[in-house]
Order: sequence, then C-alpha cells, then structure tokens
Amino acid sequence: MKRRLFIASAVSTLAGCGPVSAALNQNQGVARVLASAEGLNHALIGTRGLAREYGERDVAPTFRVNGFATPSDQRYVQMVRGNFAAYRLVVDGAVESPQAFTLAQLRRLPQRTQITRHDCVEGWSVIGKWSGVPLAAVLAAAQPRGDARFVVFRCMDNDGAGNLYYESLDLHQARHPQTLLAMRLNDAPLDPDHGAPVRLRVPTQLGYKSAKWIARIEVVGSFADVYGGHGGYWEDQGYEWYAGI
Ligand SMILES: Nc1nc2c(c(=O)[nH]1)N[C@H]1C(S)=C(S)[C@@H](COP(=O)(O)O)O[C@H]1N2
Ligand SMILES: [Mo]
Repeated sequence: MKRRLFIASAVSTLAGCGPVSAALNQNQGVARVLASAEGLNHALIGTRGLAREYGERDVAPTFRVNGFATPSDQRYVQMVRGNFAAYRLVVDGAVESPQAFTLAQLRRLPQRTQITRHDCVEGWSVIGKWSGVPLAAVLAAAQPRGDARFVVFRCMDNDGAGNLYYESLDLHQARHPQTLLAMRLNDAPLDPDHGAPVRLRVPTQLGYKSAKWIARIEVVGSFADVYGGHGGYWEDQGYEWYAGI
C-alpha cells in the first residue's frame, strides 16, 4: 500500500492530470518503475477489496471540479436545457442485447448510495456522497457475450484539440459493487460540471478512471483498436491503466 501511494505521488509531481505527462514518457526510469509496479500492485491488492465508506459528517462542503472543460457544444447545451430528456446511455459492442437507456429508466434500476473519497493523481482528495446505478446492473441488462473482456466509456468532452476523453475497466472491475454510474452528488442531481447526467465513480481507483459525461458504454474483447490502444485518454499519454489505490 505504501509503495502504491509513493508511486501515486511520484506521478503527481511529474505529471498531474495535465499535458506535462509527456515528461513521463521521456523519463525511462520512471516509466520502468511504473510498468513493474503496475503488475505488482494488481497482484498484491487485487480488485476485490472495498474502498472505505465514510459517514455523512465527513462529506466535504464542496466537491472540487477537475479535468477538461464542461462540454459547450449545442448538443450538450440543448440536453442540459431539456433536463436531459433527450439523453440516451448507449450500451453496445460485444453484448447480446444492446441498450439505449433514458435517465428515467436508469433511475428505475436498483440504486446504491456511497460516501467515498475521490483521489486525484495530482495529490488532492475530496469526500462526496454519490448515488446511482451499479454498473453491474446495466451490464447485466446488456448481457456481455463470451468474448467480452473490457468496458470502454466514451465521453462527450474533449481536450480542446478535439480528442474525446475515454476510459476503460475490465469486466471484473466493472462489476465491483462500488463501481457506480452516478447520477446524484451530495443529495442533488449531478450538475454539468461534475459530469451530468451520468458519470462513473470508481472509488477503488484514482480519479482519472471516473469518466464524466458518459455518452456510450462499449463492451469489447480488446481495446487495442480504441484510440491510442492503452485503454484511456491519460493512459495513451503514459498513465497506468490499472490505477488501484
Ligand atoms: N470525461 C472526463 N472525465 C474525467 C476527466 C475529464 O477530463 N473528462 N477528468 C478526470 C480526473 S483527472 C478527475 S480528478 C475527475 C474529476 O472529477 P470532478 O470534476 O467531479 O472532481 O474526473 C475524471 N474524469
Ligand atoms: Mo485527476
């Protein structure tokens, strides 16, 4: 655990969640340490453990906003104005039964509320109360096929140069009981800046895994052909794909 935290802080001083992460790629020594530690941490900590859950009085008064700018294109702005009535969460790819959920349908699935800490690789943390539908329930409706291995989250925002944010989990992480498609933060509907209408919350991993503004969930056998092939926007810049805390 100490080793993992040390590595997280090493990454944060080098890269944060910003474009400086190119420095990571140039630093072969750090890249080697990260590569070997990734396998080690995965093996030692695994993905079965539960992230700590806190009490109501631990909830921070405000939840910091981070990452790319809130989408400002016409499509998103219109959806916000229409209270997301036009939103559909598409679940497709290697599934028996592709889905396109409305928000109302997502709210009718079993919900879970959890007070957990969000840890950004930059070195800050904040505790929030999240509610939503466990990703496991949404996947169960879509029925992943036998060749399914990963779940890719395609987002509506971009880095300013037009490259869309995306993330991925393997099916085991995706079905973890605390992996939520969050629709509420601190007892209120999720606001645009925190990823409305639906964002991922993965309290067992670093903040960049918790994709905001999800448009589509694609189940795949491999993410080799998805964008840069490393399973996430930041992973394509050198971050670890497995970001367990
Ligand atoms: N779509 C999208 N999801 C994202 C990001 C982003 O830029 N775009 N940033 C990630 C990072 S680095 C962090 S720390 C958290 C920030 O979530 P918050 O704004 O709710 O604090 O979102 C994560 N998910
Ligand atoms: Mo982050």
